[in-house]
Amino acid sequence: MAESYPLRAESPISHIRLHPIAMPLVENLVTSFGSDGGQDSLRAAVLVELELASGITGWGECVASWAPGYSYETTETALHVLRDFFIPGVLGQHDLGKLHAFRGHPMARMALETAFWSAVATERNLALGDLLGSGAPRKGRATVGVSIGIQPSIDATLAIIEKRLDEGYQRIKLKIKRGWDVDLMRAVRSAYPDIMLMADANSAYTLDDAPLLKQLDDLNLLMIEQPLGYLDIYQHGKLQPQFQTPICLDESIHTADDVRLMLQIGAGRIINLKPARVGGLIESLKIHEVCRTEGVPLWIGGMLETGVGRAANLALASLSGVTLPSDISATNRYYDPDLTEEVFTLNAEDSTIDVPQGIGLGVSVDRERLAAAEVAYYKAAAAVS
Ligand code: OSB
Ligand code: MG
Repeated sequence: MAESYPLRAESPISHIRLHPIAMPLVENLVTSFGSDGGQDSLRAAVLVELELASGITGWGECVASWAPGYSYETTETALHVLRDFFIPGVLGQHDLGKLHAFRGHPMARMALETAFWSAVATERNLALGDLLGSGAPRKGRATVGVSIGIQPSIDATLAIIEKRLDEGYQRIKLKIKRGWDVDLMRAVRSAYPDIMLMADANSAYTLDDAPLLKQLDDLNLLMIEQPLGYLDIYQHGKLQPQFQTPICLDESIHTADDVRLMLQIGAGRIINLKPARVGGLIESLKIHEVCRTEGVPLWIGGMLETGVGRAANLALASLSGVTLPSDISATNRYYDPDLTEEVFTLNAEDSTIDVPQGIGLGVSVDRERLAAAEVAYYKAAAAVS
């Protein structure tokens, strides 16, 4: 196991600061499990600021939300696990090997790992993507799409799709749930016969719903994302053979072995890789490698990250094994303003976003906006308790 955290910093880890934040979303994202923004469309996160004794810093973002909706982690469990276990374990160390003593909490782990990797990348004068890619050829632009939440009506959805297509997004993902599925997808497909279109159920269905879901199978969807249970691989193995449309697993993939299991039992044909869901960059690289060698289409998922998390996702999306459009949209789809000084914009001609090329994460955090977002976190946390 020890080889799983092989990255070593020349200078030891001297300080780690946690910044819980709440940021107003430009557009809330309603999914089958609820609204990600919580009250007032404020998205919560924890930024991790790591400093090496040399003074070099790195940042990471923990994408756990207010509530255990997408996964069991929340901002408060992440703060607890980071503050009481992960951080005391790694302070003074040159690597993250001490994290082996602890299980679970992948989103908290990923945030710390990203902060460490971006500091090490800076120490080595490399962009994070070059450290991840070990010098292999990478893309300068990541191909991306946009994720659209559950809307009050089909007409409202069509209006948003039109806006997003006008902006230049070439792949549209629609959130579906029970009662917001077949009519919606049929209406959108008939309005836009040729666009790259997909649906994400976030585990809203069971195997008994196969006949209902079958009605999506002739709509030429790019994929159907996570139709069944958030822990399930087995039942997806019963569903996929009934479908022409590829099933993509999101929630239920946590390790490279989960991907191997999915392939072995035919539970899905595409992987949505969220580094936060799989516990960091090392496991992400393992999954990338399985997908690359097995020819499994792969894309990078999103969790409404600020510029910090988005920069890490873009670095991953630049790897050669990422072959489908990723859920990484332009800054103006999420925050106005974002926490980072850099703004990510969509290249409308090819539905891409430029991968940061600066050393480390390639973005810098605006201290004033960070402080305001921290105040907003404590205000919102006090209001709900
Ligand atoms: O299932 O991919 C998902 C956001 C929060 C929780 C789950 C999901 C999502 C998204 C957001 O789809 C995609 C993005 O960040 O643009
Ligand atoms: Mg998903």
